[in-house]
Amino acid sequence: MKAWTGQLLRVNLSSKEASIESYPKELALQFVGGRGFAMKILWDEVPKGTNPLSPGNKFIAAVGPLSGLAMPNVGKTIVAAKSPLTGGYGDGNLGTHFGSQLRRAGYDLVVVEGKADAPSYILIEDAEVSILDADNLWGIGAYEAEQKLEDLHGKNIGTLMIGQGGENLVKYATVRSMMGRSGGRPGMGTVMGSKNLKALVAKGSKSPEIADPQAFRQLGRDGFKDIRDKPSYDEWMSQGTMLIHAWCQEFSVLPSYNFREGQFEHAEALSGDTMEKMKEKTRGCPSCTMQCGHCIKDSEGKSAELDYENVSLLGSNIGMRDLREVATLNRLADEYGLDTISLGNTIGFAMEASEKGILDEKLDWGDFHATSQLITDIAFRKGSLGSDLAEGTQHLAKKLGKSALDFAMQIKGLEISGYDCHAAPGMALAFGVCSIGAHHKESWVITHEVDVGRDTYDEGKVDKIIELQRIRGGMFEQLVGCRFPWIELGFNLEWYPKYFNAATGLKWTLNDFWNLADRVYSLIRSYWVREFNGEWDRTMDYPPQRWFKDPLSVGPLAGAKLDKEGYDKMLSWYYKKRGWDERGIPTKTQLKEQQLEWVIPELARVTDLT
Ligand code: PTT
Ligand code: SF4
Repeated sequence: MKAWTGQLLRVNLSSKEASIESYPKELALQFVGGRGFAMKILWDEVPKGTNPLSPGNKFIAAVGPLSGLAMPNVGKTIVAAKSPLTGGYGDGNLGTHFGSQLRRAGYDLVVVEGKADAPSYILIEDAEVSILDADNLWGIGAYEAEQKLEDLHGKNIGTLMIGQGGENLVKYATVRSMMGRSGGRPGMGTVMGSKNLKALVAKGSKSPEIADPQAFRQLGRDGFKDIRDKPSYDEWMSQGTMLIHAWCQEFSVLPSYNFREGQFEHAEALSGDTMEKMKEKTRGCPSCTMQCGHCIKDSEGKSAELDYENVSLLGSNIGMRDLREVATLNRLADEYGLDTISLGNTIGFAMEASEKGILDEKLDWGDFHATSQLITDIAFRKGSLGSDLAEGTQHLAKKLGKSALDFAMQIKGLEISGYDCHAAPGMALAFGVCSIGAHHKESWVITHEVDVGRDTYDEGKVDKIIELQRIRGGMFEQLVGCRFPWIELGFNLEWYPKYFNAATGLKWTLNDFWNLADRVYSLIRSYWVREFNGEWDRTMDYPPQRWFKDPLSVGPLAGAKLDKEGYDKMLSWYYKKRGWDERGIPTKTQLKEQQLEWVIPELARVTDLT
């Protein structure tokens, strides 16, 4: 096998043992890498019903056959585990040198199991694997920890680490790297914390062997040039993901006041144009010429990175109106290793609950000082409010009871990212059926929907959602590359089979990637059903009641809300097209067609299969 190393590294923190395993060729051919590898291992190795915070859960970092090669935007790594926030499959795709160093050390993935008896970190240097004392790293933030690791092990290392949020088991703690990248929204950092694992460090000395190095080199050069020559390249470099902020305000999808509204009266102060004027530098992932992390000085004069999601959730969604203050909240989240999307949602929910008088504590929209203190309380689980908010929106809503779940902006336990869907049924469905809970990463159908008409509930939108899932939730998560060259600049998708074939010697087409994506979608869905012990029905794929019940009250779309019947109709089309039944559970026929027949016995133990 070319391009894949064919090896997996397993580290057991309880027994303090590490082993190198060759994995079967079929794993590579049937799952390719990243998300596919992670899901297969979780299905096989983490028994049904495992507590995500117990030693039985596994933390997986996985790359793909292109990771670390000389081509655009493949400096990413998938981090995955059973999610402590949702109870289902969880993962994230973050920029880091860890993946390329792991490959250079000779592995396509590392599986961490058990629990260390004291704070530890894992050092991987080719075949040498050590579990080291992390006493002087525990209790400090992600930036400082990374600096200390670089001081100890040199600059040319790849690291994955957690901040204090992960140590204190905040349910939406992320994995951090490169002083700015953050991934694994559904608590992948929490799983590391539950294992007493502060960091993983990799350093390798060999390059992965590929089938046609000469052709690959040329393709690599051509790809970088193609990206830099794109007409929209300069515009992208000016604001990155913040370009979408003004669009979201214009089209009433900018989450404001806990997704009560889609427009914000102070949007201009938080816009991409405002950010551009304040910008001091850009940062980004390895092997990328599109550096999308834009940094400004925050309200304390420290450098902080901004992306659209951070600015929408920690900005308009909680009533903040000063970009430097938003940057401070963002920097705190980065330091503590908390997901900004879940954090901004949870705080927004608490502010609304306080306003409605169903939360005892007083929390005002836009109160910067109270919010920054609250973020610290969450990271350290200080006080009952800090501790409750550390559990996430769904938990707090259930605790408050009454109709609180109606305005808890989450699906399957994962908080919704920055697109209000009062008038966007397709995007609402995309959130509803995303495989890790409400994330925009798989099917960002909102711009298409605005183009084709927002008030329709039609089959075409469902087709588009599946098309985008195959690309974004499928190919890019299996190959473990960044999707931005394609989605933001129009880098042609046909490049990817070319890279893949030159590296592996195979002859895949895009269609092969779509089939693979569909297989992984069915497997992930089967995993959720298994973990929920068959107590699964279509309501798991419903968005919060707010979008059906409370119409927007400001802007040109005032009065807009979703139609429940229309949503259900689209959900049924989605299931049918995926080969799943009316509950959203894969049918036996579909599982067999997708070479997932081995899933059937275990799934049949928890539910009737059709
Ligand atoms: C992603 C999610 C996003 S999605 C953002 S901003 W975005 C938030 N960023 C956070 C942050 O920063 N700090 C923090 N403490 N929490 C944060 N939470 C939020 O996390 C990210 C980029 C972005 S920026 C996006 S859209 C794209 N996502 C990709 C993806 O999912 N897959 C893929 N193949 N390519 C992608 N390219 C882009 O990567 P999660 P990153 Mg992240 C400061 O991983 O778990 O999906 O969370 O990984 O390296 O930071 O890249 O407007
Ligand atoms: Fe990383 Fe942004 Fe480059 Fe993608 S575009 S590889 S997220 S820096």
